[in-house]
Amino acid sequence: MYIRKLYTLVFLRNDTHILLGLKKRGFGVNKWNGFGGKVEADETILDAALRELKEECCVTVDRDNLKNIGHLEFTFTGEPTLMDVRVFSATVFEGTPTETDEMSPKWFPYTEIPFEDMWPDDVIWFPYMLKDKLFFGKFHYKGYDTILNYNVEELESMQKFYHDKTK
Ligand code: 8OG
Repeated sequence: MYIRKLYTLVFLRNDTHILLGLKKRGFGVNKWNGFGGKVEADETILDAALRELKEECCVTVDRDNLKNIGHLEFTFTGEPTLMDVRVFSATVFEGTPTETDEMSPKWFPYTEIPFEDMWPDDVIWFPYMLKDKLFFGKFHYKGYDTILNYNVEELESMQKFYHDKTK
């Protein structure tokens, strides 16, 4: 059995572009990614997603405009932790994405997403997000560069993943 740890991951999008941040420190340093981090013990997943987005790029989103679009699970050979990542998307937000100590934000056209400088799994599940499909993906890594096996499926709704902490 794994020790499950909850994380959030938020993407701001419009019809043509997606906002990514270049991670400046810690886990995933020098990779482009959405905005997010660990869910603290005393907060809901949604609150964590809104807090991390604000902390990392100074943008606020009304909670009704934050849509849960995906669920990712990451395990790593020899490690007891399962990273349980809840993925969100928003098209309505307030503020200008601004560089912080953690992230340097930049808008990318959908046709120019820098997958070579992102987590190797992203190229596999981003197409679901970009086609507005809900998804659930599991990835098992050896180290942080090699995916040993994975599965991604389209979901009809995110309902089954909404447990106690998400309301
Ligand atoms: O608090 P910290 O910055 O370490 O949180 C990690 C963030 O990275 C969190 O938003 C979840 C996200 N994340 C992973 N693994 C992967 C991955 O393989 N792909 C993407 N796109 N994001 C990931 O932890």
